[in-house]
Amino acid sequence: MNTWQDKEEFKSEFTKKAHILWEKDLPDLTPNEVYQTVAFMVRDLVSEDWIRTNETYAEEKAKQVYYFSIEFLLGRLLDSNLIGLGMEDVCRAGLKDLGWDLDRIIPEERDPGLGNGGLGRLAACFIDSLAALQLPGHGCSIRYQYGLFNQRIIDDQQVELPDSWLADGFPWEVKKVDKAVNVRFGGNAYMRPSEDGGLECVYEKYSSVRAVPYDVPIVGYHNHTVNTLRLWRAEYSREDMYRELSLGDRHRAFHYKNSVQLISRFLYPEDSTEEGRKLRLMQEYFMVSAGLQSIVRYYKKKIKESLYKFDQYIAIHINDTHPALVIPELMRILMDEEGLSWDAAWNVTVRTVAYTNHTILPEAMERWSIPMFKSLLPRIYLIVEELNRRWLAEVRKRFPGDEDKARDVAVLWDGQVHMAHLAVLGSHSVNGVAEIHSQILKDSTLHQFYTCFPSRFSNKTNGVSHRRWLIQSNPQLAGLLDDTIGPDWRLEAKRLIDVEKFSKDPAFLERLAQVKQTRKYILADYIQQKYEVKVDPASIFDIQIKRIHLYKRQLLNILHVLHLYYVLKANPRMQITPRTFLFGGKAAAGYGEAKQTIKLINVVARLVNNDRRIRKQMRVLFLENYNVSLGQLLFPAADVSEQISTAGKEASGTGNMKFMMNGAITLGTMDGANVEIHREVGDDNCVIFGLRANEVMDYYIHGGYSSWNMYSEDADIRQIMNSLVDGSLGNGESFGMLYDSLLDRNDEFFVLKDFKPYCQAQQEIERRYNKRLQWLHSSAVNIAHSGYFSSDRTIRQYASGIWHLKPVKS
Ligand code: 7GP
Repeated sequence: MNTWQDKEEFKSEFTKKAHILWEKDLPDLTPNEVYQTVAFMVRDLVSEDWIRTNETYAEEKAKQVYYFSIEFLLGRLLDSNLIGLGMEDVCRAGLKDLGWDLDRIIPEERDPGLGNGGLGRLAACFIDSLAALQLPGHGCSIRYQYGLFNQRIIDDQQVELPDSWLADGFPWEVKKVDKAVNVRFGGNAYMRPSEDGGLECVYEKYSSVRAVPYDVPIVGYHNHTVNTLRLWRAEYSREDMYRELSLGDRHRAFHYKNSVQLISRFLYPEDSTEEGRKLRLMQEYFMVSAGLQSIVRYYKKKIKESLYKFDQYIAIHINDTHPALVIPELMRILMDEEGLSWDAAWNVTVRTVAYTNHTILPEAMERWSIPMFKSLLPRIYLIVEELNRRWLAEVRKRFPGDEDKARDVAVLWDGQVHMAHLAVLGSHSVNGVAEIHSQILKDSTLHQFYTCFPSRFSNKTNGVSHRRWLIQSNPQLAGLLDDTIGPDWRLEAKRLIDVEKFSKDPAFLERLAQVKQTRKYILADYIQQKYEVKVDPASIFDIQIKRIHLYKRQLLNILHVLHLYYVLKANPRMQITPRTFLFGGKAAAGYGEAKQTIKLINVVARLVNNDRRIRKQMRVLFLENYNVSLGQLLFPAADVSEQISTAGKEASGTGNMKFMMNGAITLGTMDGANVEIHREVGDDNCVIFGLRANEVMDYYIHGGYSSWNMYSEDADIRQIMNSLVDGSLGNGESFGMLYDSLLDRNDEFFVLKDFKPYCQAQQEIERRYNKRLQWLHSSAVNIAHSGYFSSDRTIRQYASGIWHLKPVKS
């Protein structure tokens, strides 16, 4: 059985399953038990296809890609799996007969928060697309016991609470005890002459950690393909404990047990800043070593080809540098365990591995201190040292006397291991995630590497799964699209372009307006229930949702809100088109300016919302705990998509694409994928403002920008800046850290420089919104052109350009 024929079959299966699971009568089930029952039923449906998919890959010896990522921000799986299986309607009808509403059951699932932000969510869209396109590809990551923290706002400030997402169990995972492997840390490694006259490595006195895989099915879209996301959990065994005792004392054994348990306990709450902790390095090696060992074991058992041909059957992709240790780890396995020479192992490794960079922020570039790296991973360090030695010798031979070049491409330099350099050196492909970002990698961040290996570099502009972000999040819009252009776009997002023909059709635009209105009502209801705040669905919904970061400039947004408030206060008769400004996003726990930005948003929100006159014209709200599920409520309801990062800083952005797909108009800088959105829809259908990336770069290099001058020359800027520190925002609140970053530290992200252009762009938004038909036309054009930003397009480009994969029917 891999479908329910009709709702009757669903109901009888449900009744059986519920009895087995809960030993209760149906009316006594809690909503969460109903959720779990359905989830287990879905897993039963999937299991046959899951087994068959794997068998087919093995029988056909199909080339497979393994996508290694320290984060997978999956979001809820029940709804997406039901949609993938085409079982949503049957399930809904069956549950209804039994007295439950599927829409009330779905929120019972906790979001698996195994990611921080863009990088983790991209990984989830990618495995979704792999399965939808019937491409043999799997995810590899860690089964963190605690996901990214839950965010509460208390007294206007972010408070971080643990996210124990596994507390009620996770029905989607299957523990595979028989597939456990051991990962080794610490001890001593050295080379000694071997019997065949070469060198061999001795690795001794290490500690061994058991890595146990938990597999999660990744369900294709109406196609019977079920790929795998393999999540590793660290465990210690009794034998390991005895071994530790034999190597040292009780203390060593005790310490060992604790550190093992820590490995898969927490997801690091970092996005674009790097904490540099030993535990993080342990996590990275743990994931990489466990993942690779299981791939090599599979290769030997099922593919049974020579290891020299490894790259013909296996592609390994590293999502940023966190998994870059796959490079020395694959070398280790090929040499120490399989007996390949250095050169042979290196060739296989480079041909197998490909790397994507996700940020150029210097603080996010991973570097490890050599002493720490060496003591934790002695064997891996020897390999890194050797590959660095060989590489620098080659560079110095090719570019004699050019020590600057050597520094810019060295893996080991200044007492540190440079993970991005390791990643580029050990991969056959390096890509950025939007055109402008890939260009910056070639021109500056990795310029010296680019001169060494120009053909390695390419661009793969990000995309998002239109299944989750349109079909699942916005069924109202999906239905309208079916009625208008037929359902082909569901399988092939490019077909959304057919909407363009209707973008001037008043009847279609009227229905589009109704859909948006419905979605705004749904969001307004949620806000009413959760916050007891009334927002007006007739107002412009202007939304900025993403991690909180200075470069993303939530500060620019809220300073404009504050400015608008002052303008309305000073001009009591002034009328604006009513606005609802919504914010959401988490700040890294140790990031002071980001946390103060959240507080500022909440303080300004209170000021505005408590003013009886002003609040008729504008409302401001910070929504707690932004995550995938909340995103699914917000993207469909937006009129305006805030994409206002400092040009050159946002590698791509993917929220911009989700908004566009749901018909919002981008208000943005020429940064990341905004550049391509702008190219797709043109000036008439998005609003672009602010410094361009080259202007930003010029200021950094040649100077010439003074935020003090902005302050002293512009009364509006002075007013908002002063209010940050003079206590006028209520309760005498002061925002010294933000004030300092804007004035004393000369406004690294050009917030004040772009302030006036942003205010004008906001006025332009209002002007356009008031030309109703034209606005709706723009909305339609955005939807029509969003097909390009489906991750299916992106994954096809990876599959043909980097991985050389072909679809396999299962
Ligand atoms: C993000 C980038 O900031 C964002 O612009 C991009 O769209 C996304 O990756 C997907 O490519 N980066 C991260 O989330 C991140 O953690 C640090 O970067 C390595």
